[in-house]
Amino acid sequence: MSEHDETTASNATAGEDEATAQGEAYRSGFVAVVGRPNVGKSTLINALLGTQIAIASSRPETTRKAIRGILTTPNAQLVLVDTPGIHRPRTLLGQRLNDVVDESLSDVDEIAFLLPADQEIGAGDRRILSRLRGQFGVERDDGGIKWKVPMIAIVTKIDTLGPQQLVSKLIEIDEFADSTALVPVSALDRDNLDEVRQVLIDHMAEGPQMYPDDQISEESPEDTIAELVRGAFLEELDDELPHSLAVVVDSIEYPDSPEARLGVAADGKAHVIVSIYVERDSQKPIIIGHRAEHLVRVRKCLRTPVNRIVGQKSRLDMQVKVAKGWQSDPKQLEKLGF
Ligand SMILES: Nc1nc2c(ncn2[C@@H]2O[C@H](COP(=O)(O)OP(=O)(O)OP(=O)(O)O)[C@@H](O)[C@H]2O)c(=O)[nH]1
Ligand SMILES: [Mg+2]
Repeated sequence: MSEHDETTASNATAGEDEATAQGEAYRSGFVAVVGRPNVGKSTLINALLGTQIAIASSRPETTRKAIRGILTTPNAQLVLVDTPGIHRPRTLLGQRLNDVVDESLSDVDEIAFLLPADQEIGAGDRRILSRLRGQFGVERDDGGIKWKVPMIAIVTKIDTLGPQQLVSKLIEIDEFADSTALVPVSALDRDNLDEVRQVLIDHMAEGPQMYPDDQISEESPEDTIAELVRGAFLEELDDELPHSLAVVVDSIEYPDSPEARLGVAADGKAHVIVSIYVERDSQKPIIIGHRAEHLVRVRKCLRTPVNRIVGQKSRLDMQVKVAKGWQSDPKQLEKLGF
């Protein structure tokens, strides 16, 4: 691009921004972010929002709830719904996770279908696509597909490929997904995030602002803290155990509450009462750690975020409990919020 072209290009962008700010319609709605486990859904949502609301980790099945992150710009408000990775369920929990995805897709204005650049298109992706087609696609005469809601294919983790490989990958995914639009991104390198944001906004229907400018999540303080605690243990424990964990915030007791007057919270701090459930007795000591080292470290690393969420100095009271085989027990799952 010559120097002259560059000037023209940047002027054009400035002109466009002005037009949008002056009179273009406001856009808003729900975006379901779907894809196989571990493709980078939660990481991308956190990157788009610029703050951590969803937990992300290298383990599949990290996300268990449809966490909603709210992205507000001068012209649009997108509610990004983080979903558990869609997979073939092996436990009742797995089935419930898929149900969460069904629910998120039942009332949605736009779909972001994530496919990772560092893996081949697989059976999982084909299953997800055929489900999206079944629910949102109409066959065109030419054999192609017309989407009833915009379906944006997002190719994640592009930092893992060289330029040449990336081009073939994009062509391959473009042919596979037949989406409304295709956009590559690396959430890790913050590469092309603005484009992702813009493509999602451009395809969103017109609608009013739904949440205040500064609201970034739709979760209750209890649910947000429970997710943070689970995320901290995912970091802290490096084996398969975290999959057996469920975390519930039973209550948040403020210093001026009746319980506090009875002496429960006499230290002036809010007490956040947390239950951590494991599946077997033998897992309890592993969670707690030698001389409670895991509990101590988790409490320490969550002090600041928990204070911020509760709105004052707080203390995490964590108790490790056993809920035998909860992942396959309907009653227990219900109790644990699934
Ligand atoms: N190289 C690279 N790795 C990434 C990128 N985005 C996410 N990851 C990694 O991919 C792994 C999975 O990320 P998550 O965001 O938890 O994936 P997810 O799709 O939400 O996973 P589930 O909730 O289990 O379905 C983590 O180890 C991330 O660090 C990226 O842009 N580049
Ligand atoms: Mg996730």
